[in-house]
Amino acid sequence: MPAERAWIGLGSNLDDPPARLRAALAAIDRLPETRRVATSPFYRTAPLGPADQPDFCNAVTAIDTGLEPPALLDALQAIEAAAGRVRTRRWGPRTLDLDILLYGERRIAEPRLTVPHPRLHERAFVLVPLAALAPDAYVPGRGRVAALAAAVGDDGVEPWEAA
Ligand code: PH2
Ligand code: MG
Ligand code: MG
Repeated sequence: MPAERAWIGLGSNLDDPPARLRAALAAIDRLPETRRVATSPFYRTAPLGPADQPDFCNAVTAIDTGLEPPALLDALQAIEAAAGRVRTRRWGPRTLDLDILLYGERRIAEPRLTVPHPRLHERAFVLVPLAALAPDAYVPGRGRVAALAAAVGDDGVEPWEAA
C-alpha cells in the first residue's frame, strides 16, 4: 500500500469530549488504506474564539494513508457527521472536529481544503500535541513543528487529567 504520513487534529468540547476523541480514533482505525501510527496525549485547552464555551479536549494523531487528501477529507467529515456534530457558530462549541493539519509536506489550496491547516502555526492547542508526536515534522512555508511550538508556548494547554 503506497501511503503518506498525515497528521489529524481532533477537538471536542461537548458531550464527554475525551469519549468523543476515543470514538473518533476508533473510527479512524476503520478507514480503508489507513493505519494509525501514533497519537498524542489528550489535552484540556482554553477555548479560542468565544470564551463562553467549555474547555476543549484536543489531541493529534498520525496516520499512514493511501487515501488522497479529498478522500481523506470526505472520510473525516463522515466521522464528524456520524458523531452527530452540532456546530452552532464559527469557532463555537462542537461535538467533534477533525482537521487535516499536514499531509506529508504537500501544500494544498483548494476551495474545500487548505493544507497545512491555515492557523496551525499560531495555535498552542494544535502545536503542543503535534510537538509531542512529531517535533521534527516540517510545516511547509512555516518551519519545524518544535520551533513553531516553542514560539507559541503552552499557555492554556494542560494534560486533560489535571483538571
Ligand atoms: N477549535 C476551534 C475554535 N476554538 N479552541 C480550542 N481550545 N480547541 C479547538 O479545537 C478549537 C478552539 C475551531 O475549529
Ligand atoms: Mg474543522
Ligand atoms: Mg478546527
